[in-house]
Amino acid sequence: MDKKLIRIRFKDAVKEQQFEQDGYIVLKDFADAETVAKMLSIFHAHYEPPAEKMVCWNSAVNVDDTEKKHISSELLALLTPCLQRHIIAYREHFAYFLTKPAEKTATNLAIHRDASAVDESEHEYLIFWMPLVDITSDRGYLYFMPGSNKLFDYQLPIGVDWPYKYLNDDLQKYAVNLNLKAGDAAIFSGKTLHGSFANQSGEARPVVCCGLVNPATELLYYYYDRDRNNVDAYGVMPEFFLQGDFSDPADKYPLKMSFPYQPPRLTPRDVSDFYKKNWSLYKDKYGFLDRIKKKYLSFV
Ligand SMILES: O=C(O)CCC(=O)C(=O)O
Repeated sequence: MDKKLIRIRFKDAVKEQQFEQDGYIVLKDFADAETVAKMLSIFHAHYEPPAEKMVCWNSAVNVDDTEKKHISSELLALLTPCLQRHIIAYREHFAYFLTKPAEKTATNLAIHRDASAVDESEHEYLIFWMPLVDITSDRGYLYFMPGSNKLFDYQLPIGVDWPYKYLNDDLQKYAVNLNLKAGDAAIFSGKTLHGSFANQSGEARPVVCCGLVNPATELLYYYYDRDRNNVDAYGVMPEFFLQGDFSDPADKYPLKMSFPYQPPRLTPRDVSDFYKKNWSLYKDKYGFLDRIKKKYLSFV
């Protein structure tokens, strides 16, 4: 039996069970057309197409401090009633636009997990992701690897290369694309492997994101000390992640954890054994509808 982590809980028992199993859920029609239109107009008021190649333009990084806080509070005011409909109790992190710029700078975002932001032995950090335009194949589907949060659970500091790049081609075979319309949302564990295809539509592909934690969860900044090959995790306030200073935080925040950075070696065999063992849980996601996928999952 998996340990129950402290995280937000969904009001709908079916969604709860799906999240427990897959490490992500989809909430169709999360926001109505009027809310999406308001968010789009905030987006257009702040977005400047980047001059240089950029995988994702992020309002929490690519606009100045006052503007990013303003964007966050405007988005949260619109998101709050929708989030309250689905989630029992939560503390939102901050909200931001994540945008795949238009074609000339388009690129895919390879499969990865997000950096740790809580003590993952006890807590789970969830991410809210909602497109403001329909996601079609030319706009770059977001995809997930169901259940991968249970396999790739090594705590990942900010600013290190994804340590499992050598597995990318293998992992990609397990990806399930999400077919989302504007206003549909996905909520996923930061540990669930995900990525997205290039936006080749010639237009920006804006998405609204925010972090969601249980009110009892403390946020941590996982700092990677390259010289010591060590991770030091510091207790921080949510605002920390909007302030843009990710230099050595020693002496500024309380140290909560310290450990050598040694992600365990995983092989394609470990991944295929995981699905083999849990096939009864995941078979509906693969195989039946997609014969190609069945070919890849050699144990089926
Ligand atoms: O917005 C996207 O296409 C992907 C976002 C993502 O993978 C991330 O924020 O880690």
